[in-house]
Amino acid sequence: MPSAADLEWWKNSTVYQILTATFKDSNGDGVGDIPGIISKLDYIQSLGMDAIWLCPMYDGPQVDLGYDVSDYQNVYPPYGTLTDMENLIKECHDRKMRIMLDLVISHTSNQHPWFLESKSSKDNAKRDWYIWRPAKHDEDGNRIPPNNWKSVFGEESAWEWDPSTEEYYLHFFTKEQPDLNWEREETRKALFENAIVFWLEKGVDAFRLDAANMYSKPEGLVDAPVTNEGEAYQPATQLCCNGPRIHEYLLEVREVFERYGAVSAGEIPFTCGREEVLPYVSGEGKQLDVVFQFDVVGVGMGGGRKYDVEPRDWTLPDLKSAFSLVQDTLKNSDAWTAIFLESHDQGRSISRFGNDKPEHRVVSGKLLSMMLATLSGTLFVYQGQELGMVNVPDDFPVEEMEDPESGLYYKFIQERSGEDQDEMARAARAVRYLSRFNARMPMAWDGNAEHAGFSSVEPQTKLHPMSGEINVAWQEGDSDSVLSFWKRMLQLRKEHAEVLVHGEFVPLHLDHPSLFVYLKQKEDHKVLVVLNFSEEENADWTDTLDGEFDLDKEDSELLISNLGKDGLNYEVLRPLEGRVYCGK
Ligand code: ISL
Repeated sequence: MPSAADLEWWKNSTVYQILTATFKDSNGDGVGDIPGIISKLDYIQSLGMDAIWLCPMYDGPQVDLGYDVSDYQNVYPPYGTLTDMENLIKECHDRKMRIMLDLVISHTSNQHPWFLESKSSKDNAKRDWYIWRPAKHDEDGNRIPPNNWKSVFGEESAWEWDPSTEEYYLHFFTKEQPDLNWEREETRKALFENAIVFWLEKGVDAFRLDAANMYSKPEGLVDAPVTNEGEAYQPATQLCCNGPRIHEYLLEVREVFERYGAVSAGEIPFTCGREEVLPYVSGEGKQLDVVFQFDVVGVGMGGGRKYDVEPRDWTLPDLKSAFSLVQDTLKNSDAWTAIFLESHDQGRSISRFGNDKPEHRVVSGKLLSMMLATLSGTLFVYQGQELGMVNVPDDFPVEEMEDPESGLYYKFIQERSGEDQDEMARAARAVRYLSRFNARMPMAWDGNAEHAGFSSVEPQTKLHPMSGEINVAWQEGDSDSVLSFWKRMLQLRKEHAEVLVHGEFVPLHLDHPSLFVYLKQKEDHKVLVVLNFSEEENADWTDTLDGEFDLDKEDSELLISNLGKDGLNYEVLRPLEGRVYCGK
């Protein structure tokens, strides 16, 4: 009989997210690959990781870094072969690690044979596998798309005209990523067999469901409300996420997963608050084991447009409320959530939420690791996060930041402003701050090796300019490094899993402008976490306790400080200091 902990392995696990393209190149072609991942599994395990999540490694044109799949059952050749994947699954299991793949089934690539067939004629048997609609016409008789939806990336319509069959198809993301028509049962069945069963048969333990809340489109494909006055196309995310049949579809997906005891972690952007989140992940009819909520990573992003911001335009109370909201998902429910600050879709967390000044970078990376490792849910760590990697520097050429999302935004500002210097500079700041490219640069394995040990040749994606300073080899040999600290925090998380992974989160003084203070509690076990986000000392932090934590001043109660115990003054928190105390 497997133990309860084994059955719910994903709860206590920390999952390491890997982007194959930029993780480790084993065959000297400048692109990361599956054998490269295998060669680093021991490293990943040495950090304290229990599982890996692999971003899409399927074959596809890579218009959106693999989130455009043209063959679910084959590997993108530069990454390797099916045999390499079988080896990877085996090598993970040999180490008692689990493996999670990315499941991209809201859309396919426009090069997928299904779409090519669908596009070939109006009466093709697969025409309805995608979402096709006739044109509309404006007052002057000009052809216009079927509705006003804007694509998630860029400013253009979410509809693309196909001149050969004279209809539009829907693509929520780039025009190379047509949305599948989930209304058709035959399509769903084919998807499940092709994309899910095939891999579960190979022994994959879990899937991360890409855009898991977007499969069901609103009835009648009605216009989105006008939020950007005067613009032709309007954001349709609110309409297209959490659509009318989404839970029904996800239940069907779950049925397939259950046949194999596989775990599902679903990405649910634009889904806010308990009422919207809980139906996915709790109760009898729950469909997902874990949800990725976006409240936290959304802090500091523009409301209308993600990049319409100045860097760091957020306050600590904003970040704390977002975390509270996510932690509240677990309160009085059987729901489960993901804890994460980074992914392939986010800028680096130290630059966004910590402090990336040279004198604060390391300590701030440790502070964020303390925060993440003490919150409830499944913890996800993205490649390079364990090194305290930061965003590109201020002089990094924006034109070189390959990301369809930030690239289209920059182009839009360029055109709208007529290349106005101030506007372009503002957009460049925002792109360097939030672009997904920040997370997509090669892993720095060794500062002394050529190409930072990522590859024996010039990498296809430029190395981060700080790879010489921030890399695995240096940090592994340094007990004060961010990497060594992550190891300690993950160890601590394991030792105190009941309270750190499963405990109730009780925030104290949510409105405090520079301290994040909270309790984690489970039965009579209590832990206090105090995080000073400021560059200043704080001498009155104990006032925030409100008698909620019985702290005697003995050193023995202190589990860890990111500045070490030397020079620790109980009363005074040092700049960017974090501490974890264990209660009685
Ligand atoms: O990244 C976002 C905003 O910057 C999200 O809105 C993101 O677009 C959304 O979470 C869906 O993301 C997923 O599907 C996309 C792909 O580009 C992302 O990399 C993936 O994580 C389309 O497949």
